[in-house]
Amino acid sequence: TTLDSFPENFLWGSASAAYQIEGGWDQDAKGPSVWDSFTKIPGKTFKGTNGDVAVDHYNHFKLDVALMGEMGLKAYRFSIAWSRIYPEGRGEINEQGIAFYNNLINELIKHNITPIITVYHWDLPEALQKEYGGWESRNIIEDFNNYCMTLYERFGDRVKDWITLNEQNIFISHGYLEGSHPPGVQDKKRMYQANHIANLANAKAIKSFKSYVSDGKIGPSFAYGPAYPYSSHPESVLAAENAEEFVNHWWMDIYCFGKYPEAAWRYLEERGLAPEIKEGDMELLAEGKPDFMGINYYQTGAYEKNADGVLKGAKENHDGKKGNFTESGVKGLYKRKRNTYVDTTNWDWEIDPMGLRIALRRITSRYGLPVLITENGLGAFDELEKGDSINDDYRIAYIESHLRQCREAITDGVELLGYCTWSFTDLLSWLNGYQKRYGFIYINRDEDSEKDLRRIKKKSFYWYKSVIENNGENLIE
Ligand code: GCO
Repeated sequence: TTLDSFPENFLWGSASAAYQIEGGWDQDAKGPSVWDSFTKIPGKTFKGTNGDVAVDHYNHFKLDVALMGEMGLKAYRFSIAWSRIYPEGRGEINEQGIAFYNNLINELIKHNITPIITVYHWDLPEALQKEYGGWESRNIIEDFNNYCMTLYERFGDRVKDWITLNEQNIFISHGYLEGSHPPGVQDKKRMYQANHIANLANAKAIKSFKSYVSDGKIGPSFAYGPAYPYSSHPESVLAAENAEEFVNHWWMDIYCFGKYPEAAWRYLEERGLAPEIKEGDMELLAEGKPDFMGINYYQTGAYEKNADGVLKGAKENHDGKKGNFTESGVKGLYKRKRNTYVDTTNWDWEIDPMGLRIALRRITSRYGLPVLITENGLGAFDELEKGDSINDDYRIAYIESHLRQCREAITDGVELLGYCTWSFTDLLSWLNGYQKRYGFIYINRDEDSEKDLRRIKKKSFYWYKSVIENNGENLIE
């Protein structure tokens, strides 16, 4: 079959995360999150940037939503800051936090924009980290579920599309193995254990969802980068299989099948790294299955056999210079190599539009679930030119090339629910400050000064607006 256009009700969207845009870090009784404290530790982020003010969306949300309305956006994915709802992670609900998100949701609906809520985009209430070690304690399963149920109850009447954990693979691996995210731990065993607990929390929250929002859909958002063999040498192909198993299946199978993939499990068990499974865990995991798979797609990875027994992963630099691949992960099975067939961004992320089609097809054939692209976009240096214009043709080219591959994937039979660009406005990059810009809307601020936080439409704003108007039919062949 051939298909020349996107489906009728395709969700043309854009996305953000609370910590990266909101600011107002202690406004209206919000409690501190682990990111509020982590970014204050010297040397953790580029020029010591933090989200205290960010792009002050908390105080500009009406303006930002009006811009979305002007663009004709069909969907907007945003995250809720847990510590606005429960400043201490649990206990008394902070009604001021609820009010903020109610206002945001109502404003979106007023502009005919479908709200998509991400329940957790990394900003764990600091109180829970201090009290019991956050994701390393089983206590979090109950607290997370309670927080989620509050959100379902308060917002589920109007919001039907939900994301549980954003990029569990990233916040767990960066938080417990690389140590570049809070809580800054570098310990494989602890990583696998924290990950198992996050899986249980995810499953339980999905299970609860059905009784609150019976007409809604829920799923995780996974940072999916398909693994390629570096060459067609069988050693290289095997290395890619191993990488696919550890980098992707390890995390996604458990969501969809309720079990860990066999080869990886054996490998970890042999080395004493497999997580501790308690009675009832596997039952819960089997019960909390998602309705769709959300993916954040940025890049693929090419893998080679690993003679020196050290796994290499990509690590980005803070300053936008080309980085080197550094060690991380499980030893001995594969190493990541630079794919010489694709270009890279200023932050050394490989640009591979066709990889998105491959990703969508792999998910469809392995999991048989509809897919929502919850993030895709280009982080770049933008230049504010005279007359307040930003000619980000490179961003247009990036998004357009990925959208063309989405259309191909739909033609291949992928059930694609929508496509959210990352991001709507420029925002704080967790580790890279404000110079790494992703938005359709330029925010006039940088690391050194908040300036006036003026919102300026980039060239890509008008381009995406016309794509939405034409339901993607005007994409150049
Ligand atoms: C960054 C990253 C983020 C992520 C997003 C993941 O530079 O900080 O690109 O913006 O893409 O938060 O969900």
